[in-house]
Amino acid sequence: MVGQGAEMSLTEIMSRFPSDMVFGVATSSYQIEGTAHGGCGASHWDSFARQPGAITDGSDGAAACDHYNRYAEDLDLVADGGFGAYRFPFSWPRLLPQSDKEVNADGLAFYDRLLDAMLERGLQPFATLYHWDLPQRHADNGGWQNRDVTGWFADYTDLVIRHFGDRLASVAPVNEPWCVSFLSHYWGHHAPGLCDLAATARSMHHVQLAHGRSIEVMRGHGQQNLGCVLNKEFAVPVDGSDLAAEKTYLFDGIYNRWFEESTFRGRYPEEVLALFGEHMPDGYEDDLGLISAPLDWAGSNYYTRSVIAPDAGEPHLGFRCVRGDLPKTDMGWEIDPDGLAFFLRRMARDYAPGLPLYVTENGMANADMVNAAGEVQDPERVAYFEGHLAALAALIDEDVPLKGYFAWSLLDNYEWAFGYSKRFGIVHVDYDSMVRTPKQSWHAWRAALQAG
Ligand code: GCO
Repeated sequence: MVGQGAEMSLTEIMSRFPSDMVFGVATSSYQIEGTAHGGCGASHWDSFARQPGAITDGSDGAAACDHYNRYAEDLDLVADGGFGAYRFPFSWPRLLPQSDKEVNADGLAFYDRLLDAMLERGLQPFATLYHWDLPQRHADNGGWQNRDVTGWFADYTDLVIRHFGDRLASVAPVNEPWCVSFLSHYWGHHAPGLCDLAATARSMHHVQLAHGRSIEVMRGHGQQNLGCVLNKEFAVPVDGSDLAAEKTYLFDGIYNRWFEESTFRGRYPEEVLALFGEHMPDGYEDDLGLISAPLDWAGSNYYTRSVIAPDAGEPHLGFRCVRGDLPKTDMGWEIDPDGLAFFLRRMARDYAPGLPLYVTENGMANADMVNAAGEVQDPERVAYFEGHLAALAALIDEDVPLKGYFAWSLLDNYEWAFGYSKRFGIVHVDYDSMVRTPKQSWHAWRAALQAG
């Protein structure tokens, strides 16, 4: 079964998971909070969004979903949907808008309210420390290219854990290090929008070292249940040629194994080190022990696959990503649930045998609209969840230690370079009125979770 909804309903599929499996929804600060409120400082996403052509609709995260003011209503939607956990990030520029020394009291108070509201509703807070909103002052000092970012991040970690640590069910330092580094420094699709191999090599190492230093700080505080959130993309060669196979292996190395190998085995893939060559920071080998310190769980974010086509005109990689013929989402992303199962099997077998595994994000964009009856029908999204959960249910029978699943996302939100033009939510947001309308997919989750 590839690319289609499963034959069983969400409710039937859910009955195949153990009763202690965690089901939650995920969101992110810049995408929903609204930076215009509460003294949030500037981040490199604000400056990137101002670059002509960077964002499809020219928008930024100033308004977003106004979650800063509507968080209680939003958490009601999580709890009423039957979910038991909420995955969210702290915003670095909201907590430390001006300098690394002056804490924003309104920022602390916001996350105090948010965490208390989660706990009141019986929602487990799954926290992330960084979901891409790097303070602009750090971007001005070289951002992820500057090794000092790892120290700035360690200090910020210390602040968050001292203040909020006792209320967190789990913590991961960095959301999707591949996006922080490669997507943003080689393909330039995200802030800071660079296309530079040297910047890429440095950021690919520094984001991993930042993870390691943050884990070290949290262990020092005795913080429990620490993990990582790596995004994964399945790769298939465009044809049966040796060159396509070699380039597919390189893509997997850059996208997936760079982060899996360093986090769990303390090494980087040879073929990617060869690509970066002299651009790797001096002495990077000495950091790999810290980067691979033991974790308590491993998270995977998964959306789609890529088809890899050799391209002699591409100066460094020698390939480009093309789309295959599977059904696609509104992002143009192919729907391939088997790819998600592949990564969880590989993690359980090769990288972290026995370690609890979580799917920390999975979902799709769809061109959803509120109909005349005031409803939002999104059968495509229901089928997407059914297909991916069916692939995961099969893993339970193989004893893969899958402990939880988070749907992306609770709300339609600011989809980065696509602005507000792509809708990933199980709850529709009208960006003029900020009215929330639970979609058919929210109702399907609710029915399935209530039955379980
Ligand atoms: C991610 C992201 C989200 C995106 C989602 C869809 O971690 O990739 O957390 O911010 O909105 O992936 O592109």
